[in-house]
Amino acid sequence: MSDEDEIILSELPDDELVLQMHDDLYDGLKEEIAEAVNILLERKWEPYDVLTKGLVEGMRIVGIDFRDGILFVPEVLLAANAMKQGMGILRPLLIETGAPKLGKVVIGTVKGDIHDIGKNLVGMMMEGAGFEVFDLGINNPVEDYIEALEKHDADILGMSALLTTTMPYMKVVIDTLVEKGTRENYIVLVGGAPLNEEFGMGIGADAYCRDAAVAVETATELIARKHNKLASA
Ligand code: B1M
Repeated sequence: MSDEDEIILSELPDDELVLQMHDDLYDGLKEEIAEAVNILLERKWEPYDVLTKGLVEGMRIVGIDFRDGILFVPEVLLAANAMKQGMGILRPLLIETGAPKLGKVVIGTVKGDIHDIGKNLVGMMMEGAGFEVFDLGINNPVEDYIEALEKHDADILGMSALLTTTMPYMKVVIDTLVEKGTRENYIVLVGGAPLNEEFGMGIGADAYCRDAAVAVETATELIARKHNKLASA
C-alpha cells in the first residue's frame, strides 16, 4: 500500500472504524487494534460495545474462514494475539466495580484444550459483575479444578471447552465431584462454542452459558438462590 492509501484510523467514522477493526483483527494487526479500541473509548463508546461489536464480531469472522480452510493456525494465532491486545485495554474498564463480592468463581479451560479467549472474557465479565475470579488458564486436568475449588472455598466452577473432542472432559470433572461427595457444594457452569443446553444438562452441570453475558446473569441468579436457600435452612 502506498503512503497515499494509508488509512488513518482516527479519521474514520465509527461504523467504518469498526469494519476496519474486523479487517485488522483478521490480519492480526495488534497495534492497529489497540489504536482503534482507544479511539472508540475516547469517542465515549461503552467498553462492552467495543468488545462485542469490534473484537468478538471480528473473531467470529476469523472463525468462519478458519472453518472453511481459508485461514490456518498461524494466522488465527496472530488474530488471537490482536484480540488479546484489545481485551487487555478493556479489561480494567470491564472489571471496574465497587460492588461487594458476590461469590468466588474458579474458571478454566479443560484438559487437551488451549482456547482461552472466551474463557478470559467470561472471567473479566464475572469480575466486572462483582465476583472474585480464580483463573486456572488452559489445559486443566480434573485435579487442578478440585484443588482450586477447595483452596479458594469457591462457590462456582466454570469450565470452558472449544473442541468437540475436549468437551466430554467436563463430565469427567463433574463425575469426580460426585464421587468425592462434593458436587452439591458448587454451582457448575459450562460454556464454549460447540456446547449446547442439552449437553450441559446431560453431563450434570447446573447451566450451560451461551456467552459471557449469560454466564454473568446465570451466576448471579444461581448464587442468589444458593444464598436464599442457606438463609432459610
Ligand atoms: Co481453534 N478451533 N483450534 N484455535 N479456534 C475452533 C474452536 C474451531 C471451531 C474452528 C473451526 O474449525 N471453525 C475448531 C473446532 C472444531 C471442533 O471441535 N468441532 C478449532 C480447531 C479444530 C482447532 C485446532 C484443532 C486446529 C489445529 O491445530 N488443526 C487447534 C486445537 C488446539 C487445542 O486446543 N488443543 C486450534 C487452535 C487454535 C488457535 C491456537 C490457533 C486459536 C486459539 C487461541 C487462543 O484461544 N488463545 C484458535 C481460535 C482462535 C479458534 C476460533 C477461530 C475462535 C475461538 C474464539 O476465541 N472465539 C474458533 C472458531 C469459533 O469458535 N468460531 C476455533 C471468540 C470467543 C469470544 O468466543 O470462545 O466461543 P468463544 O467464547 C464465548 C462463548 O463460547 C462462551 O462465552 C464466550 C464469550 O462470549 N464461553 C463460556 C466460552 N467459555 C465459557 C465458559 C463458561 C461460560 C461461557 O463458563 C462459565
